[in-house]
Order: sequence, then structure tokens, then C-alpha cells
Amino acid sequence: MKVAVVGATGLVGSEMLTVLAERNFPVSELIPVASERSKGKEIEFKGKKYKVVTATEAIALKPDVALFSAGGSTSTEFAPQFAEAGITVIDNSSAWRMDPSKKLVVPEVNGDVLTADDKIIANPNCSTIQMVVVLKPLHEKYKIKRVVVSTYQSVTGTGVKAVDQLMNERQGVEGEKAYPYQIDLNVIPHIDVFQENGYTKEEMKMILETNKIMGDDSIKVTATTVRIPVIGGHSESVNIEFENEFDLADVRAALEAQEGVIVVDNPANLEYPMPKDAHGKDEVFVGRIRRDETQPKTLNLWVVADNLRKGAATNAVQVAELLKAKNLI
Ligand code: 2RA
Repeated sequence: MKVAVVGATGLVGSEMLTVLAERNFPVSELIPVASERSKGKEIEFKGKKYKVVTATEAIALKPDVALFSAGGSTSTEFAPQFAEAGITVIDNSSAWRMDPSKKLVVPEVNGDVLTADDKIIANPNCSTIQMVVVLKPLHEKYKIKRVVVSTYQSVTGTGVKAVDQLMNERQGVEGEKAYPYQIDLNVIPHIDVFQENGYTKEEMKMILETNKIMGDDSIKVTATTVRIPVIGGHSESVNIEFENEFDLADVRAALEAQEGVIVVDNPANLEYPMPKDAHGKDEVFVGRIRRDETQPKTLNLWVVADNLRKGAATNAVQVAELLKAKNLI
């Protein structure tokens, strides 16, 4: 299969290459795509060297599928051109996520929505992906009424410049700033731009995308998203109120049975999910499973995942795997 990776030189794009190789996706030819500036650069993939081309050149090479992670403006401009040429696009930017004509897919949650008509498929926001994988089995069993989520997000969600800022600050070195404030030894309660209602775009993504992916607008979601000086992955404190009563042992069993979830929950042995353990992995790790004792039918969870993997690259590759399994690419 001819596979294009648009944004191949970025953090998520290079993670896509890693995941494609690790999961042995049947790539007969790789087409790495980046801006004019990177054109001609060599990318190594599974022992072979490929030259970076522009998006326009990639269309002419007629890939079967194109994984995009090159920002919203590139997706807005080029995803329709790829789709017009009969190339299926899986886009990691936010450009198409809330477009009513486009599917927003986490394979373990709503993979069944994909059809042959879907030529531009949106990959959800990283902090949304890891949460809905956990919500899915619980919604099916107990019907979710309300979710209150607070996130603790890795600087890798911002990109290389943010990782460099953290490392420079840690080493007392001056350098470019990705954030308006120091990030080392600090937390910044601000991810993406503030909206009229006082929420940030990141918080609104978690709210709106969750309803679309779960296919249920009755689920009330509120979010506070925070940047922290970590690189291994995003962590989330999730409080879930259900319509129906639950038994903690059944909750644990449902989570353990959920595809893509690993339960790490043994406080007596100090076992709980942490970004340093999730780093480089594809699963969503859940622990600190306990009742909210302030009100009935309410649960507290702690959810951790590598935001570059399941939160972006791996989910996109899993969508491609699902399309292939359904003979849609
Ligand atoms: C972040 N979820 O963490 C956003 C985009 N990757 O910055």
C-alpha cells in the first residue's frame, strides 16, 4: 500500500512512521511529505531511504492513504485535494473534527461508523482519545450523565519548541519560548486559545469531541486542561456521574475487558498509572478506581496515555488498519 505521511518531519509525523513500522502496516511505498523548506530531505523507513516531497507532488504519486499531522491550515488546504484525487485522508489536526460531514474516530469506541464514503477522517484530540476509550465500556454499562475532567498535559502536545523550553529551563540555558511563562517547576492552566466563555479551545475540544465520538449529546462534559513539565504523556483526573448504580468490581472488570485499556490499580503496592510508564506505549492506562463518596452513582478515575502514540499517531494508524480490514482502502 502506498502511504503518504504529511508532516513527516514533525513530532507526531515521525511517531506515525515509527508506529507504521512497529505495527507492520503493509507499506509498499512511503511518501514522506513536508513543506517546501524540507523538500528533498531524506527519511529512513524500514531500512529504506525516501526523499521528502511537497503535498502537491504527493498527490501526483497517488498514495492509497495519507496520514496528516501538519497543522490545521495544511489540512484545510490539502485534505480536500487528496480526497478529490481518491486518496483517503486521516487527519490529526482539528480542521475537520467538528465538521458534521466528517467522521471523528477512535477505533475502539466508534470504528463502526466508517464507510466507503469517508475520504477525510478526523483523528480526535489526544486528551479526548484517551478519555473516551475509558468512558466507552462504562457508558454502555451504566449510562454516563456527567463527566468532570482535569488534565495534566505533556509539553510534547505543544511540539519540539516546548520540549526544548522545558529542557533549557531545567539546565538553566536561555532559549526560544513556546509558552508565555516558565514551564519547569510550574504548571500553566492554559492550552490553546481562550474562548468567549472563559474556556480554552483545548477544553472545548474535550467537551464537543466527546459527545461526537460517543454519539450521545446527553453526556454533560466540563474540562480544565493544564500544561505540566512532563514529556511521557497526558494524565487525566476523571469524575463520572452515571444514571445507574455500579459495583466497583464490575467497573474494574469492564475496564480490564476494554480493548486498548490496561488497568494499573493497586495502591497498596504503590501501583498506579504514570506518564513515565506510559511513554512509548499504545495503551490507555487507568487506575485510582474509587467511588466519589460525596454523591451516589459517581466514580473517580486516573487515566494516562502517551499523547504522541494513542493520543495521535497510533490512533491514526489504527484507523488506517480498520479501513484496510474493511477493504475501504
Ligand atoms: C496539546 N492536545 O496537548 C493538544 C494538541 N496536541 O497541546
